[in-house]
Amino acid sequence: MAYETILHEQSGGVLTITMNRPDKLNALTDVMLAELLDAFKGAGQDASVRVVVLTGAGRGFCPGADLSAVQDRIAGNGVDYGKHLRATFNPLIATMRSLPKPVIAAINGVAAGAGMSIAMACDLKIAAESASFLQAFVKIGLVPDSGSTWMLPRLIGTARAMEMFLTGRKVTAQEALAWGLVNQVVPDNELAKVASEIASQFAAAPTRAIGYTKQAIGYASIHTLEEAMEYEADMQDLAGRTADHAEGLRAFLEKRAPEFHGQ
Ligand code: T3D
Repeated sequence: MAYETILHEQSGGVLTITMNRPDKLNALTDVMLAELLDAFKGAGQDASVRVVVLTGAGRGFCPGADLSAVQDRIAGNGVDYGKHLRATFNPLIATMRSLPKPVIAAINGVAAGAGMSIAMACDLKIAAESASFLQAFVKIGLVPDSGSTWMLPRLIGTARAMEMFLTGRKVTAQEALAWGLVNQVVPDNELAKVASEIASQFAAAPTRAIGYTKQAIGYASIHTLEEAMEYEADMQDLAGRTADHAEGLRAFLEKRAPEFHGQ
């Protein structure tokens, strides 16, 4: 698929996906949603991709749905939010969350509405100092969507999530760090470098074990302790059969750094 609204660049095991409508802060059109879904699905299937970095072009990360396109769509078809979310945003978030490799958000600017959901769906969130976060839905009379109601309370607790949901207040990068919404805040001009350094580490990591870890954490979040331990045992069986595990054990015993190949 040739992409119009995202950039898709692979260097070694690192795939960088850039949302690329900078004049609209990278607001999500149907084309961009389809392209992001295609790119993430492709990353999941391509063994040469060991880590994905997601960022935005220009001064925004992503301000959610393109509201001009939404207006045009509902003027033509009537309100179809439920159907539209199920066909576009929901599969994207689900695909990102279940991707069997790490996804790093390099949050270069404002992340609002479903754009904040996309940031939250990433496994590691590195924010530039000038980044900000808002649950913009209430400002336009909508409810939080694209997984926000599930992800945000789990990340920052119900009280803070409720404040963001009900007020639509813009939260700074430093607040987001203090609340556990992001992992790290870096100077704006260091974001790309820091994200690239972390991505390089993941590109040399035991990818399959990381995929199983993500799967186990997703499972544990909605099951009992006993069920989670059962599932961990299954995942450990799978990880234990990987070449990377054998290499990790050998490297430890030989007192050298392991060389993982993601297999
Ligand atoms: O089924 C469905 O599709 C429903 C799905 C819903 C999911 C959602 O995400 S709903 C929530 C949608 N997002 C919003 O409500 C946020 C709207 N944007 C803003 O509140 C502000 O733009 C920001 C707080 C994000 C940033 O403010 P600021 O002052 O830094 O920038 P700006 O001047 O407002 O925006 C710059 C440009 O981007 C501007 O365009 P212009 O006037 O220069 O041509 C602005 O219109 C455009 N832009 C920003 N956000 C959107 C957008 N254009 C379309 N859609 C946007 N969401």
